[in-house]
Amino acid sequence: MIWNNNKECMSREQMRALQGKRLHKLVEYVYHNTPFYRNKLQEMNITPDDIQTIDDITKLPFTTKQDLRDNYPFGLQAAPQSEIIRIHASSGTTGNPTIVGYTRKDIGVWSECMARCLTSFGITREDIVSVAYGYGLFTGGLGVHYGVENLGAAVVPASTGGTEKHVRLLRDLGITGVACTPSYALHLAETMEKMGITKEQIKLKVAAMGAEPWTESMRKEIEERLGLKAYNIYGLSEIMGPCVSYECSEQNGSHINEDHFYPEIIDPETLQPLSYGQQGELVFTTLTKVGMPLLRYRTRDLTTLQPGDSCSCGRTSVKMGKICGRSDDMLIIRGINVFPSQVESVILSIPECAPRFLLIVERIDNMDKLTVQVEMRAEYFAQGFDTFEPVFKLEKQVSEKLKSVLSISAKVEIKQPGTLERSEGKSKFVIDKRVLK
Ligand code: DLL
Repeated sequence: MIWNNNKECMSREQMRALQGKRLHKLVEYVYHNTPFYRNKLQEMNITPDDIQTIDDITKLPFTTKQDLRDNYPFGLQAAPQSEIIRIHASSGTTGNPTIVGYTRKDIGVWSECMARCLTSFGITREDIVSVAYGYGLFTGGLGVHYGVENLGAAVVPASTGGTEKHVRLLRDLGITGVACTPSYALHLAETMEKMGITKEQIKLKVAAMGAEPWTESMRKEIEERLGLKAYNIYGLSEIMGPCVSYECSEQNGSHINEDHFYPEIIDPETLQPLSYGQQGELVFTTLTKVGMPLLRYRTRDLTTLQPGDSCSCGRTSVKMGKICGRSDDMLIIRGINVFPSQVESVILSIPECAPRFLLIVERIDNMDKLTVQVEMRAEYFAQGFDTFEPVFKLEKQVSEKLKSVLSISAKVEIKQPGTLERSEGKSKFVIDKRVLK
């Protein structure tokens, strides 16, 4: 089933013409409403009239997370504050998060694109869908929520945590669709098994899974243990949230809502565009966004693009492959983005801590666990900090501060001075023990 035949099944010529028209309008809009872009375009001697077709996109500058950080919080917002009706935030590379404001029109586009995704997964008005992405500043919960409502299915805003309660709701309400991270889906399966509830006792038929990388063998396991079909959904806050791309019945690549989000793949080193099939960094331009439109935003996600117009589902939009890595050091832990630099900024702000730390990420019972080992400064250690009480207090202080900056809990281990491994070259800050099979 297809939600919007007109847009999802457009001929390639029509799509490219629409994208060109929208790009011209977008450049005109940011030129007049975002000083950041006006300055950049003027520096490059580009006026909106230079952008007439979608191929002209390569003339435009890139935008990076650093640009968002430098213009924190609202510097890249194009719409006046009175037009903004929702604000989300995602992890910045240090203390400040990345702020994204949406106008009513943006929320409408988001809900439209989400309805396209859910329809592609086979969800209809007859379904009951529980959303087990976090509700709050993270775009997962509310993003999917509005899409389910727009489609006309019933939404159960379960959010994360409370897994046993969620399992009972699945069984008692006859919930047919669930939206969550793939690792949470496995955790759900495990909890169900512990509670003695079998997949025959629940009615789940579809899972909408994203926010973190996952593999074919995880898909198989989730489908098997929960008795459903699991589909990929991809997105990022800076561009919109969940809804940027979605799998179809082929479960092989995700169609991009490219009438709204124009994709490119570039070489992350040379920044030159790459062609279909070549792996590189994914870049998006928000063709219709009003609140905080972005030109050529570098996602740092590594993948490939493929033509989608011969897909058996009937959609014609370009498909992206699985995310197979990042061109920066961002980690995704329990669906939350974490930069080692955020941890560093917390540690540097606590005088007792030496600027030496190690992040250890593990997956235990399908749940990600983060341990942060930090060295205490020698002078504090010498001042009687070698006893249990002050160390425990310091661990608590670091852990509370980390929680407030990262939005996830971490186990903190304070180490004696000089005990974390030193390396000759670049220090190794992260040990990621998770193996995605
Ligand atoms: O994770 C939005 C989202 C919510 C997508 C729910 C899907 C479902 P951010 O917190 O800004 O937004 O994180 C965006 O997460 O750049 C990818 O690295 C990663 N990511 C998102 N979806 C997928 C996916 C949301 N399906 C970052 N597969 C992105 C792999 C994903 N990685």
